Amino acid sequence: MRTVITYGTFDTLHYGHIRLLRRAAELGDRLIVGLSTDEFNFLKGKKSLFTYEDRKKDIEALRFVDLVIPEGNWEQKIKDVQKYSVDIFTIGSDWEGEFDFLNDFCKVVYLERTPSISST
Ligand code: C2G
Repeated sequence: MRTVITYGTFDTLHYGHIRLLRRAAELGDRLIVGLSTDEFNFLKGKKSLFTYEDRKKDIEALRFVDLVIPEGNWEQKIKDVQKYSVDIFTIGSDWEGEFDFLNDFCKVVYLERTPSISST
């Protein structure tokens, strides 16, 4: 069982997010999504239109998402990787290099970001 994890706000879910999540799911057998809480969004300087609960429902509706967990801070990724025996961490290429420290714990894959759309 190869477990993949990714993180994000996924506000006003759009095809850029869905394409990222679909490709993330294709990297393994189980996809976990660390969904930024409203409080963490504030820390990220992001205002999301939809609440954590609403964004969680949208993400959980995607057939290829197996589990949604809250992302409340920048520091939880290593613990999450260990807790869920994650094999692959993946995220969009706009984060290229930012999470290379996770290479000590799992494979790190940056997926091409979809151009010309963003929630803002
Ligand atoms: N994304 C994408 N194409 C877009 C927009 C977003 O591929 N047009 C990807 C991003 O690269 C990210 C994911 O979709 O992998 C979620 O994007 P955001 O909701 O903007 O997440 P972000 O604020 O980047 O949060 O700890 C990591 C952070 O929580 C990431």
